[in-house]
Amino acid sequence: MNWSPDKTQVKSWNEWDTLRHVIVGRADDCHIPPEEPALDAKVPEDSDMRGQWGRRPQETIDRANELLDNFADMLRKRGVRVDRPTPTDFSKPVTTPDCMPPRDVLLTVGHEILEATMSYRCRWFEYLCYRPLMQQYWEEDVNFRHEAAPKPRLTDEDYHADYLSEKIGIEKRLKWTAEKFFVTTEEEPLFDAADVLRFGKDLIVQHGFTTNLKGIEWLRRHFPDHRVRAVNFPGDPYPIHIDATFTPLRPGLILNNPNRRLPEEQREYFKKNDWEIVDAAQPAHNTPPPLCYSSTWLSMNVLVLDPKTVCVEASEIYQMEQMDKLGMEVVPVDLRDAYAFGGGLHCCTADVYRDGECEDYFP
Ligand code: DAV
Repeated sequence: MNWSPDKTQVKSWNEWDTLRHVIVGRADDCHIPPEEPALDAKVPEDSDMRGQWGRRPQETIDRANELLDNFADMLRKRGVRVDRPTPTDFSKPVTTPDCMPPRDVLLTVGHEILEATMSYRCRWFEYLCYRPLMQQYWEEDVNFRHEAAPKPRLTDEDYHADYLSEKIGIEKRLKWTAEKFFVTTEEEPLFDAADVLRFGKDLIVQHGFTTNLKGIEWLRRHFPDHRVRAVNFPGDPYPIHIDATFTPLRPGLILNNPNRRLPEEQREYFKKNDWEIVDAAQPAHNTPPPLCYSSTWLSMNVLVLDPKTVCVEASEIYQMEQMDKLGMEVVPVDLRDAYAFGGGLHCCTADVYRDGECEDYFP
Protein backbone atom coordinates (compact mmCIF):
# COMPACT_ATOMS: atom_id res chain seq x y z
CA MET A 1 0.00 0.00 0.00
CA ASN A 2 1.24 3.50 -0.77
CA TRP A 3 1.80 6.06 1.92
CA SER A 4 -0.76 8.80 2.42
CA PRO A 5 -0.48 11.64 4.95
CA ASP A 6 -4.04 11.06 6.20
CA LYS A 7 -3.51 7.49 7.27
CA THR A 8 -1.06 6.44 9.96
CA GLN A 9 1.19 3.57 8.94
CA VAL A 10 4.30 2.40 10.71
CA LYS A 11 7.02 0.92 8.49
CA SER A 12 10.75 1.48 8.14
CA TRP A 13 13.31 -1.18 7.28
CA ASN A 14 16.48 0.84 6.79
CA GLU A 15 18.17 4.21 7.33
CA TRP A 16 17.87 5.63 3.79
CA ASP A 17 14.62 4.93 1.91
CA THR A 18 12.35 7.94 1.34
CA LEU A 19 11.25 9.30 4.71
CA ARG A 20 7.51 10.06 5.03
CA HIS A 21 6.82 10.19 8.76
CA VAL A 22 9.16 10.91 11.64
CA ILE A 23 9.23 11.84 15.32
CA VAL A 24 11.31 14.91 16.23
CA GLY A 25 12.27 15.31 19.90
CA ARG A 26 11.66 18.21 22.27
CA ALA A 27 13.97 19.76 24.84
CA ASP A 28 11.33 20.75 27.42
CA ASP A 29 12.35 20.45 31.04
CA CYS A 30 15.65 18.72 30.29
CA HIS A 31 17.87 17.91 33.24
CA ILE A 32 21.49 16.99 33.63
CA PRO A 33 21.14 13.87 35.77
CA PRO A 34 23.04 13.28 39.00
CA GLU A 35 26.03 10.96 39.08
CA GLU A 36 25.49 7.30 38.20
CA PRO A 37 27.87 4.59 36.96
CA ALA A 38 27.11 4.19 33.27
CA LEU A 39 26.63 7.88 32.63
CA ASP A 40 29.79 8.94 34.44
CA ALA A 41 31.80 6.50 32.34
CA LYS A 42 30.69 8.39 29.22
CA VAL A 43 31.43 11.93 30.44
CA PRO A 44 34.84 12.85 28.98
CA GLU A 45 37.49 13.32 31.64
CA ASP A 46 38.09 16.97 30.82
CA SER A 47 34.41 17.78 30.32
CA ASP A 48 32.74 20.83 31.85
CA MET A 49 29.90 18.48 32.85
CA ARG A 50 31.72 16.55 35.56
CA GLY A 51 30.04 17.12 38.90
CA GLN A 52 27.19 19.22 37.47
CA TRP A 53 23.54 18.32 37.55
CA GLY A 54 20.09 19.84 37.73
CA ARG A 55 17.70 21.48 35.33
CA ARG A 56 19.36 22.94 32.27
CA PRO A 57 19.24 26.73 32.00
CA GLN A 58 15.91 27.91 30.57
CA GLU A 59 17.52 29.96 27.81
CA THR A 60 19.33 26.88 26.51
CA ILE A 61 16.08 24.87 26.60
CA ASP A 62 14.28 27.63 24.69
CA ARG A 63 17.04 27.84 22.10
CA ALA A 64 17.12 24.05 21.61
CA ASN A 65 13.34 23.98 21.20
CA GLU A 66 13.50 26.79 18.66
CA LEU A 67 16.02 24.80 16.58
CA LEU A 68 14.05 21.55 16.91
CA ASP A 69 10.83 23.35 15.92
CA ASN A 70 12.57 24.84 12.87
CA PHE A 71 13.90 21.41 11.90
CA ALA A 72 10.38 19.94 12.24
CA ASP A 73 8.92 22.80 10.12
CA MET A 74 11.51 22.29 7.40
CA LEU A 75 10.68 18.57 7.24
CA ARG A 76 6.94 19.35 7.09
CA LYS A 77 7.54 21.78 4.23
CA ARG A 78 9.24 18.96 2.36
CA GLY A 79 6.11 16.85 2.81
CA VAL A 80 7.25 14.71 5.76
CA ARG A 81 4.69 14.13 8.52
CA VAL A 82 6.26 15.12 11.85
CA ASP A 83 5.04 14.10 15.31
CA ARG A 84 6.40 15.40 18.62
CA PRO A 85 6.65 13.61 21.99
CA THR A 86 4.87 14.65 25.17
CA PRO A 87 7.34 15.70 27.85
CA THR A 88 6.83 14.28 31.33
CA ASP A 89 7.91 15.86 34.58
CA PHE A 90 11.35 14.35 34.84
CA SER A 91 12.36 15.87 38.12
CA LYS A 92 9.67 13.91 39.99
CA PRO A 93 10.35 10.17 39.77
CA VAL A 94 13.99 10.41 38.81
CA THR A 95 15.90 12.92 36.74
CA THR A 96 16.76 12.15 33.16
CA PRO A 97 19.10 13.91 30.76
CA ASP A 98 16.46 14.69 28.19
CA CYS A 99 13.39 13.54 26.41
CA MET A 100 15.11 14.79 23.33
CA PRO A 101 16.69 11.94 21.45
CA PRO A 102 13.87 9.61 20.36
CA ARG A 103 16.45 7.59 18.38
CA ASP A 104 18.03 6.36 21.60
CA VAL A 105 14.81 4.82 22.92
CA LEU A 106 12.74 3.80 19.88
CA LEU A 107 13.87 1.16 17.40
CA THR A 108 11.66 0.92 14.31
CA VAL A 109 12.01 -2.36 12.44
CA GLY A 110 9.43 -2.80 9.73
CA HIS A 111 5.96 -2.43 11.23
CA GLU A 112 7.29 -2.63 14.77
CA ILE A 113 8.50 0.08 17.16
CA LEU A 114 10.47 -1.44 20.01
CA GLU A 115 11.19 0.44 23.24
CA ALA A 116 14.81 -0.27 24.19
CA THR A 117 15.79 -1.40 27.69
CA MET A 118 18.17 1.59 28.03
CA SER A 119 21.24 1.31 30.21
CA TYR A 120 21.41 4.54 32.22
CA ARG A 121 19.24 4.67 35.32
CA CYS A 122 18.25 8.24 34.48
CA ARG A 123 16.75 7.15 31.18
CA TRP A 124 14.58 4.34 32.53
CA PHE A 125 11.35 6.36 32.22
CA GLU A 126 12.07 8.09 28.94
CA TYR A 127 9.78 5.79 26.93
CA LEU A 128 6.84 7.51 28.65
CA CYS A 129 7.29 10.62 26.47
CA TYR A 130 6.45 8.52 23.42
CA ARG A 131 3.54 6.52 24.83
CA PRO A 132 0.86 8.97 23.62
CA LEU A 133 2.21 8.61 20.06
CA MET A 134 2.59 4.83 20.34
CA GLN A 135 -0.98 4.58 21.53
CA GLN A 136 -2.18 6.74 18.65
CA TYR A 137 -0.28 4.69 16.04
CA TRP A 138 -1.65 1.52 17.58
CA GLU A 139 -5.22 2.80 17.31
CA GLU A 140 -4.77 4.03 13.74
CA ASP A 141 -2.65 1.30 12.13
CA VAL A 142 -3.83 -2.29 12.57
CA ASN A 143 -0.45 -3.57 11.38
CA PHE A 144 1.56 -1.63 13.96
CA ARG A 145 3.35 -3.74 16.56
CA HIS A 146 4.21 -1.83 19.71
CA GLU A 147 6.82 -3.76 21.69
CA ALA A 148 8.86 -3.09 24.80
CA ALA A 149 12.02 -4.94 25.81
CA PRO A 150 12.12 -6.19 29.43
CA LYS A 151 12.86 -3.29 31.76
CA PRO A 152 16.25 -3.95 33.37
CA ARG A 153 16.80 -3.77 37.11
CA LEU A 154 19.95 -1.65 36.74
CA THR A 155 21.42 -2.60 40.09
CA ASP A 156 25.13 -2.09 40.81
CA GLU A 157 25.64 -5.58 39.31
CA ASP A 158 25.05 -4.03 35.89
CA TYR A 159 28.18 -1.88 36.04
CA HIS A 160 31.90 -2.57 36.33
CA ALA A 161 33.21 -0.66 39.32
CA ASP A 162 36.58 -0.27 37.50
CA TYR A 163 35.04 2.46 35.39
CA LEU A 164 34.07 4.56 38.37
CA SER A 165 37.47 5.82 39.41
CA GLU A 166 37.85 9.56 38.88
CA LYS A 167 40.68 9.62 36.35
CA ILE A 168 41.04 6.51 34.28
CA GLY A 169 43.02 8.12 31.48
CA ILE A 170 42.43 7.85 27.75
CA GLU A 171 45.11 5.21 27.23
CA LYS A 172 43.49 2.78 29.62
CA ARG A 173 40.07 3.54 28.19
CA LEU A 174 41.25 2.71 24.69
CA LYS A 175 42.83 -0.51 25.92
CA TRP A 176 39.58 -1.47 27.62
CA THR A 177 37.55 -0.69 24.49
CA ALA A 178 39.92 -2.81 22.39
CA GLU A 179 39.49 -5.65 24.90
CA LYS A 180 35.69 -5.16 24.78
CA PHE A 181 35.69 -4.42 28.48
CA PHE A 182 32.93 -1.85 28.91
CA VAL A 183 31.23 -0.13 31.84
CA THR A 184 28.19 -2.39 31.59
CA THR A 185 28.40 -6.04 32.68
CA GLU A 186 26.51 -9.06 31.34
CA GLU A 187 24.15 -9.17 34.32
CA GLU A 188 21.02 -8.76 32.14
CA PRO A 189 20.20 -7.73 28.55
CA LEU A 190 20.86 -4.03 27.96
CA PHE A 191 20.61 -2.00 24.77
CA ASP A 192 19.93 1.52 23.60
CA ALA A 193 18.09 1.77 20.28
CA ALA A 194 20.77 4.15 18.94
CA ASP A 195 23.31 1.32 18.93
CA VAL A 196 21.35 -0.37 16.14
CA LEU A 197 21.47 0.44 12.41
CA ARG A 198 18.91 -1.06 10.10
CA PHE A 199 20.05 -2.49 6.75
CA GLY A 200 16.88 -4.33 5.73
CA LYS A 201 17.39 -7.96 6.74
CA ASP A 202 20.55 -7.08 8.69
CA LEU A 203 20.63 -5.26 12.00
CA ILE A 204 24.12 -3.94 12.76
CA VAL A 205 24.59 -3.40 16.49
CA GLN A 206 27.45 -1.72 18.35
CA HIS A 207 28.69 -3.61 21.40
CA GLY A 208 29.84 -0.92 23.84
CA PHE A 209 28.90 1.03 26.97
CA THR A 210 25.16 1.18 26.27
CA THR A 211 24.62 -2.24 24.66
CA ASN A 212 25.98 -5.49 26.07
CA LEU A 213 26.24 -8.94 24.45
CA LYS A 214 23.09 -10.13 26.20
CA GLY A 215 21.27 -7.11 24.74
CA ILE A 216 22.45 -8.16 21.28
CA GLU A 217 21.38 -11.75 21.93
CA TRP A 218 17.99 -10.45 23.08
CA LEU A 219 17.59 -8.61 19.78
CA ARG A 220 18.61 -11.75 17.88
CA ARG A 221 15.90 -13.80 19.58
CA HIS A 222 13.36 -11.00 19.23
CA PHE A 223 13.93 -10.57 15.47
CA PRO A 224 14.31 -14.20 14.29
CA ASP A 225 13.92 -13.25 10.61
CA HIS A 226 16.87 -10.85 10.75
CA ARG A 227 20.61 -11.32 10.89
CA VAL A 228 21.85 -9.47 13.95
CA ARG A 229 25.56 -8.62 13.75
CA ALA A 230 27.69 -7.16 16.54
CA VAL A 231 30.32 -4.60 15.56
CA ASN A 232 33.08 -2.86 17.56
CA PHE A 233 34.94 0.38 17.08
CA PRO A 234 38.19 0.06 19.02
CA GLY A 235 39.29 3.71 18.59
CA ASP A 236 36.46 5.09 20.72
CA PRO A 237 37.26 5.66 24.40
CA TYR A 238 33.56 6.35 25.15
CA PRO A 239 31.68 3.90 22.91
CA ILE A 240 28.00 4.76 23.09
CA HIS A 241 25.59 4.78 20.15
CA ILE A 242 26.64 3.89 16.65
CA ASP A 243 25.28 7.00 14.93
CA ALA A 244 28.33 9.25 15.22
CA THR A 245 30.57 6.38 14.12
CA PHE A 246 29.00 4.46 11.26
CA THR A 247 26.55 6.17 8.91
CA PRO A 248 24.94 4.39 5.95
CA LEU A 249 23.87 6.89 3.27
CA ARG A 250 22.38 4.62 0.62
CA PRO A 251 22.70 0.98 -0.46
CA GLY A 252 26.41 0.32 -0.93
CA LEU A 253 27.81 3.37 0.88
CA ILE A 254 28.72 3.93 4.53
CA LEU A 255 30.67 6.71 6.25
CA ASN A 256 32.95 5.53 9.06
CA ASN A 257 34.49 7.76 11.69
CA PRO A 258 38.24 7.71 10.89
CA ASN A 259 39.08 7.67 14.63
CA ARG A 260 36.79 4.72 15.21
CA ARG A 261 37.48 2.48 12.26
CA LEU A 262 35.68 -0.80 11.87
CA PRO A 263 38.31 -3.57 12.31
CA GLU A 264 39.49 -5.32 9.13
CA GLU A 265 37.90 -8.66 9.99
CA GLN A 266 34.51 -6.96 10.53
CA ARG A 267 34.86 -5.02 7.23
CA GLU A 268 34.93 -8.25 5.26
CA TYR A 269 31.18 -8.73 5.52
CA PHE A 270 30.53 -5.34 3.92
CA LYS A 271 33.27 -5.64 1.29
CA LYS A 272 32.08 -9.07 0.20
CA ASN A 273 28.70 -7.56 -0.58
CA ASP A 274 30.10 -4.55 -2.47
CA TRP A 275 29.54 -1.99 0.24
CA GLU A 276 32.05 0.82 0.25
CA ILE A 277 33.14 2.18 3.64
CA VAL A 278 34.50 5.73 3.36
CA ASP A 279 36.24 7.75 6.10
CA ALA A 280 33.97 10.60 7.19
CA ALA A 281 35.17 14.19 6.80
CA GLN A 282 36.64 15.92 9.86
CA PRO A 283 34.24 17.81 12.14
CA ALA A 284 34.25 21.60 11.73
CA HIS A 285 34.62 22.12 15.51
CA ASN A 286 37.41 21.29 17.94
CA THR A 287 35.13 20.93 20.95
CA PRO A 288 31.48 20.09 21.54
CA PRO A 289 29.20 22.95 22.63
CA PRO A 290 28.93 23.65 26.42
CA LEU A 291 27.35 20.99 28.67
CA CYS A 292 27.23 18.44 25.84
CA TYR A 293 27.84 14.72 26.39
CA SER A 294 28.55 13.94 22.77
CA SER A 295 31.76 14.33 20.83
CA THR A 296 32.47 16.66 17.90
CA TRP A 297 31.62 13.69 15.66
CA LEU A 298 27.96 14.64 15.75
CA SER A 299 29.14 16.09 12.42
CA MET A 300 28.32 12.70 10.88
CA ASN A 301 25.05 12.24 12.81
CA VAL A 302 22.94 13.02 9.74
CA LEU A 303 19.35 12.30 8.76
CA VAL A 304 18.96 10.72 5.33
CA LEU A 305 15.70 11.82 3.66
CA ASP A 306 16.11 9.54 0.65
CA PRO A 307 19.08 7.86 -1.07
CA LYS A 308 20.00 11.15 -2.76
CA THR A 309 19.20 13.69 -0.03
CA VAL A 310 20.68 14.18 3.42
CA CYS A 311 20.25 16.70 6.27
CA VAL A 312 23.61 17.84 7.68
CA GLU A 313 24.20 20.31 10.54
CA ALA A 314 24.69 23.72 8.94
CA SER A 315 28.06 24.54 10.54
CA GLU A 316 29.62 21.22 9.45
CA ILE A 317 31.17 22.55 6.28
CA TYR A 318 33.56 19.65 5.69
CA GLN A 319 30.84 17.06 6.13
CA MET A 320 28.55 18.97 3.76
CA GLU A 321 31.32 19.22 1.19
CA GLN A 322 32.00 15.49 1.39
CA MET A 323 28.29 14.65 0.99
CA ASP A 324 28.20 16.83 -2.08
CA LYS A 325 31.20 15.00 -3.57
CA LEU A 326 29.48 11.69 -2.83
CA GLY A 327 26.58 12.82 -4.98
CA MET A 328 24.12 13.65 -2.21
CA GLU A 329 21.94 16.72 -2.20
CA VAL A 330 22.61 18.45 1.14
CA VAL A 331 19.93 20.14 3.25
CA PRO A 332 21.76 22.24 5.88
CA VAL A 333 19.99 22.32 9.26
CA ASP A 334 20.97 24.61 12.15
CA LEU A 335 21.05 22.39 15.27
CA ARG A 336 24.36 22.83 17.08
CA ASP A 337 22.88 24.76 20.02
CA ALA A 338 20.60 21.78 20.66
CA TYR A 339 23.41 19.18 20.69
CA ALA A 340 23.67 19.34 24.48
CA PHE A 341 20.13 17.99 24.71
CA GLY A 342 21.07 14.61 23.37
CA GLY A 343 22.71 14.84 20.01
CA GLY A 344 22.45 15.61 16.34
CA LEU A 345 20.01 15.24 13.48
CA HIS A 346 19.86 11.45 13.61
CA CYS A 347 19.60 11.32 17.42
CA CYS A 348 16.79 13.85 17.67
CA THR A 349 14.52 11.94 15.28
CA ALA A 350 13.00 8.46 15.05
CA ASP A 351 11.62 6.89 11.89
CA VAL A 352 7.94 6.07 11.68
CA TYR A 353 7.58 5.46 7.95
CA ARG A 354 9.94 5.09 5.03
CA ASP A 355 9.10 3.74 1.59
CA GLY A 356 10.58 0.43 0.56
CA GLU A 357 10.48 -3.11 1.82
CA CYS A 358 12.78 -5.41 3.75
CA GLU A 359 15.61 -6.26 1.39
CA ASP A 360 18.62 -8.49 1.74
CA TYR A 361 21.68 -6.31 1.10
CA PHE A 362 24.12 -9.07 2.13
CA PRO A 363 22.90 -12.10 0.19
O1 DAV B 1 30.45 10.61 19.47
O2 DAV B 1 29.80 11.18 21.44
C1 DAV B 1 27.22 10.41 20.26
C2 DAV B 1 26.06 9.60 19.84
C3 DAV B 1 24.80 10.19 20.28
N1 DAV B 1 23.64 9.35 19.96
C4 DAV B 1 29.66 10.52 20.41
C5 DAV B 1 28.48 9.62 20.28
